[in-house]
Amino acid sequence: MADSSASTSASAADRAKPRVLSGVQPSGRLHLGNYFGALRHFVPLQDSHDTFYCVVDLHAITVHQNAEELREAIYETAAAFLASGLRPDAAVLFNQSRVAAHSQLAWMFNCVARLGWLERMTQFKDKTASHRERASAGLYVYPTLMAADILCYRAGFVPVGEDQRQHLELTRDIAEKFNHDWCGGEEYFPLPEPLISQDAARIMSLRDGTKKMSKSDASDAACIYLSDDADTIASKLRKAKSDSEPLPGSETLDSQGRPRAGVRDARPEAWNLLGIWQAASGATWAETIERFAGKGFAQLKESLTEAVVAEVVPLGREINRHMADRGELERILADGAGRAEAVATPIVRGAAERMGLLL
Ligand code: AQP
Repeated sequence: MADSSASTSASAADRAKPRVLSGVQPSGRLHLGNYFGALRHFVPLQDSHDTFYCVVDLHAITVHQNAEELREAIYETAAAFLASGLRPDAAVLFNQSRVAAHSQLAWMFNCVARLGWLERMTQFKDKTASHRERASAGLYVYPTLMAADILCYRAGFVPVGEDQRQHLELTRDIAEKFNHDWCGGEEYFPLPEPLISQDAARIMSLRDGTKKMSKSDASDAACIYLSDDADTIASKLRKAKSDSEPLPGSETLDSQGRPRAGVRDARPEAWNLLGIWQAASGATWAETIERFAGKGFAQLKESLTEAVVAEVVPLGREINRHMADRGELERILADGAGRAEAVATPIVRGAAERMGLLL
């Protein structure tokens, strides 16, 4: 719906472009999954879309963080945005906690989302499997804050990894219910679409091909961090879990050249390493399989090391370069927060007004 109160300071050209929002948690060192699944896809969108990318620090505190390390990780995540190729003049780069509209809308959405919806979120179940009673309430309502992150900009598109698909579906449910319950069915909030790349949508742990590569993995060897040097990458890939069979051949691909249903589940480690090679080299599945069919893991790991080092080491160097200029990072985040606030505040005020609040 056209909301006159939701005017923004964005340029007219930007307003005409479809809007995109995505975030990355500063909950530890960024890894290959964050890069291939998310950051790398953010970059081309900054020229074709009206893009908002945030360091989602409020999400990070849903589990306990060391304050000093969190501050550092916020800057490091912003540095990774820049190192990946995001430009502050093209994309709005900021940290979430500086823009109060996110938390305000999240509370309204806590009152819109149903407990049954949150109960179904597999990420919460995975993260709290053995200690649900001791998990923070924030971790439980994490998806309502994520819905607010997206909808306080009325973003229509969200580039994320496959693991976030369910949260995006919940965001659509919340938007739909808000529009129905508080706006008489008018589309105050759009129903956003995930932008999930077909390739490298889910990079798995190097120690267990059934678990996603994750910052909070207790094992350092499970992840390739963007800060890892060439020797560390080589050593982690050498030790990566494999199986005893030769690598799969072209019979495992379907007519569109994609892995057939079920083949990955049968050999998760092999397909994970092949998928990382494919993402790092830019090859198709058909080219990847053709290159390694029938060969052993040693050959794949050697070639993989070369491809991953070529991607990661220059990124790490750039992250360090940006981290050395804290003043500039701070300036970029503060400026981005101002631009983000100018867009989000009127949208959230409009939502509050529809609920009868005096914001
Ligand atoms: N393994 C992965 N493969 C592909 N994409 C991934 N992403 C994360 N892990 C993978 C994508 O990276 C973006 C930022 O994720 P996040 O840091 O906000 O949250 P997350 O998904 O919870 O990431 P982690 O590493 O697992 O963090 P922790 O351990 O702190 O929970 C998202 O777009 C995500 O899809």
